[in-house]
Amino acid sequence: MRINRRSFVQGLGVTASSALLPTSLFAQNLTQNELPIPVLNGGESQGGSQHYNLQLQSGTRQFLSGLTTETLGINGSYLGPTLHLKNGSDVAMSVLNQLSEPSTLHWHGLHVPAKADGGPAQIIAPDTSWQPKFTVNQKAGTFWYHSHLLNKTGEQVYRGLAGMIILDDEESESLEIPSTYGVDDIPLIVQDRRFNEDGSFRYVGMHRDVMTGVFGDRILVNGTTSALFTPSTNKVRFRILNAANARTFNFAFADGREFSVIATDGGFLEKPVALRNIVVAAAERVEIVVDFSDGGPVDLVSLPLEASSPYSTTGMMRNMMSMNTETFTILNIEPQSALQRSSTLPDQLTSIRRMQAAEATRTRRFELSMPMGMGRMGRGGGGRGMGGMGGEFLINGKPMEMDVINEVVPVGSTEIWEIHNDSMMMHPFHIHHGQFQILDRDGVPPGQEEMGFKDTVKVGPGQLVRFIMRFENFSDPDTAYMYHCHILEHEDNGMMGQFTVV
Ligand SMILES: [Cu+2]
Repeated sequence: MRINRRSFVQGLGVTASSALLPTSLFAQNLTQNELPIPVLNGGESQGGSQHYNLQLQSGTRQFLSGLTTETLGINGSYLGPTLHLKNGSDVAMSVLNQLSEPSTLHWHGLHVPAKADGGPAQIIAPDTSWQPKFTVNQKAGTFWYHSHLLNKTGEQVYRGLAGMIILDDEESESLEIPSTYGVDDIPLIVQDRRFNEDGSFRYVGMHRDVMTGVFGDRILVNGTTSALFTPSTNKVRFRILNAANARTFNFAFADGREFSVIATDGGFLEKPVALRNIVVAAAERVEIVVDFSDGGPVDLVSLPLEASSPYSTTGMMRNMMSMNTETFTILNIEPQSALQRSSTLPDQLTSIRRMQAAEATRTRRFELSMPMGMGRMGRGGGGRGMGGMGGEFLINGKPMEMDVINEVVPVGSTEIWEIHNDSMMMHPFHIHHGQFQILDRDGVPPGQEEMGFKDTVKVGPGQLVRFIMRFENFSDPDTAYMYHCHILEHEDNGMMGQFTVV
């Protein structure tokens, strides 16, 4: 570990330009930890397919100096390896559950058969293994995997059951972009956590934790607090995964420098999009390329969500979300003294055929509501999964029920799904099975950075978001896919539904 000179300087008030003021709600260490890079696991080639061996295990970590935290992980004590998949390859996963509790492992964003999806129905009992097989059949991108156990997803992800997936195809391998894993192609799994005084994770403790989702006062990147990255190249590609349970990040660099967004959830944008900040909700991914040629240190930060943001919590709930009202540091960055030159970005990254609304044969509507939502007061009974603290989080007036299939979608069809948010806070809506394109929010097409394929979409308070999606290749009348809010405490308390593709 190294002494963080900049934090000392800031503490003395010499510079107040960025990040953490002394009054910050965020705890800050005075030491920095080198950013760890998760092991890249490309599987083993056997009999024509790639075999991946994953073990869910419990362990301990020292996130805070001198304190031990009990954790969960995959092939390690916290989080898991980065799984490297190639388009077209046959994948055989083997997931051995060495925990003392059941779990599942869901491949978030992957287009796979329902039985291989790892949703709440594909329970892996302790001391058993789950062996789904699928053929990778989609464009290159950054995906992830995580526990999806009914009513327990939030807790198991909080304790560490998550990891990144990098999918490559011929196109991604031929592009002249930073793509050396761990050198100029850097995974950033961003999470917030809070701890008890004994070092243990402090998960849901009160009603508010369920209402807003659980927020933490410590930022972990790849499982490490106060992470420091020292680039060795002038351009770096960050694969940013918001793996927080609830928090929305508004990523930017402390000096306001521009960066290029090259990919979102389902893969590359057609062209790089230059931005100075980007709002990323829980479960969303963005790939950005940033230039460090000037050699100076700069922090990756999260800016406040302004009250005027369409994703800001409204009404009386806004007070409960005070932790999204300040700037805080995500990653300290100090470029090395001599930087290798990496490629310049191409003008064109891929081509995307925009689906037209007229291609859809059916429109379905989904109403998201929560106990304090407008017009839904007093509807719910007791809580679900959280011992009565939650109240009812509903989609179309119904909470998740394992034995109810809410929607049946014909295989090969194209549909528009309208998601209406009837509450005071933003919900990131996620659908399994495939990738969609956002048509519009309240009738307005999204910005260029949301014109690529997506599997999770921000639906602000009161908003109506429409997306279009093809449901193809896999049909199974007996096994459902999920759609749900990706604020995990909302999902665990009912804001989830099931659909089959038949
Ligand atoms: Cu939600």
